[in-house]
Amino acid sequence: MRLMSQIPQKQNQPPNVRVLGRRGFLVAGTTLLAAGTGTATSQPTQTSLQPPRSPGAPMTKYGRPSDHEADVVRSRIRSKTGTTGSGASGTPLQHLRGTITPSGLHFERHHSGVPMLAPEQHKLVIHGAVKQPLAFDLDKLHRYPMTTRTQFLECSGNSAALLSPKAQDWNCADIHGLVSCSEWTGVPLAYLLDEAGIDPTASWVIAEGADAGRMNRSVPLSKCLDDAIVALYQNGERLRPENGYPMRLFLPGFEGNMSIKWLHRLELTDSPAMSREETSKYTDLRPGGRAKGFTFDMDVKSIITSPSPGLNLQQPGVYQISGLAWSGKGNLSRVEVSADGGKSWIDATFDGAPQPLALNRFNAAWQWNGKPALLMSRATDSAGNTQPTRQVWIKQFGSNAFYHYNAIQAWRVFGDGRVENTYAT
Ligand SMILES: Nc1nc2c(c(=O)[nH]1)N[C@H]1C(S)=C(S)[C@@H](COP(=O)(O)O)O[C@H]1N2
Ligand SMILES: [Mo]
Repeated sequence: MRLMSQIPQKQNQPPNVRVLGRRGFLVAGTTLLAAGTGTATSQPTQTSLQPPRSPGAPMTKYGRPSDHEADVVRSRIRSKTGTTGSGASGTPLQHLRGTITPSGLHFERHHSGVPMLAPEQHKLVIHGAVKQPLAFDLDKLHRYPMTTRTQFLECSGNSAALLSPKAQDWNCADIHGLVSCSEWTGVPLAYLLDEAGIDPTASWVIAEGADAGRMNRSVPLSKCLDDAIVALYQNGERLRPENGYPMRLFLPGFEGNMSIKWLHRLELTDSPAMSREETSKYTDLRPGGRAKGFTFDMDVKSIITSPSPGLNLQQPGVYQISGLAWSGKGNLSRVEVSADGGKSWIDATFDGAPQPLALNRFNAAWQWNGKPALLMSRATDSAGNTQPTRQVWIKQFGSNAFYHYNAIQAWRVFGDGRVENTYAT
């Protein structure tokens, strides 16, 4: 197989490792299609479609996906034994294109289930080291200016399955589904804190949710005054219950755990709470037994969503390698793709200009010759961080580590077109 580049490939490159760029795809695609080995195998001589002549279904109050898309659902829904609500579910990344996660497919991570909160009774209280404590109901919040941004949310436990000693036979959503991207709309937290009047002693804000466990995290005041929002809308409609209805804290680029859902309390303090979620959990255990706490922004990362397990290749020919890349440390500068397990790389093309703190779609055309291949992607962000190999990551952080895994991942393509999760580098 070949990865096709926008720049002419060196002729001495082995023929089975080339990726085709967009231009290469067009050129090679035309030739190959004509030869009958491209993306289509036969040209229908007449249409077999018979559009119905009778009127179709009526209008609906709230639309939903086609019945034919019934398999596109959240993956690996799992709860802690003995509970219903403490667990997670993943976004079916391999079935989506573009960059927005439909709200009903946003991944979920709940520590004590989804509380059903009545919006008219819900209040956000700001207290502690402030001049005057304030309470905000939804009506009051709607009188403030709001801001809208498309940004990702990733659980820092995402992709941790790749730390298991043996590569699991899992699909893209099972491994990487704890990341999603939405258009979030809400009130900049800075406005609300400013109104409460920040006491000079304050340097942290302890955010607490109204779920049964009252999950809480300490957030640096600087982040709250920078780009934190109290989010009320997700993709244009009110937040879904599972994503924090009626309001959540949203901290762009930070580990998902800190974006407290069902937000009902913000306490300004001079020190962090050292809560369960920032001591026993969501800390990074290092080889020597010491743990690193307060890792805020998520690292640079990329994943190939197609081809991927379950989306097996039907016959040799031209395919699009398509994936998502993001960084919590700024924007992306580059995504490279390899079809030979990292021996050679080629730049993928972004779908439009990369957006900071968002999921970005990348593509590279690839001509598969029917032989085994190893597909990998490697992202670099605007701060100069590049994804390490798995071996380098484990060497650096040790085998006790679990959170914040961002190494390069590989999909193995077999001669019969099957795609499987594997460890390559
Ligand atoms: N109140 C509250 N906030 C919470 C959680 C929770 O269990 N309770 N889970 C956190 C974790 S670990 C993550 S990764 C994100 C997940 O957000 P989502 O369910 O909207 O995807 O919410 C965070 N905020
Ligand atoms: Mo999380």
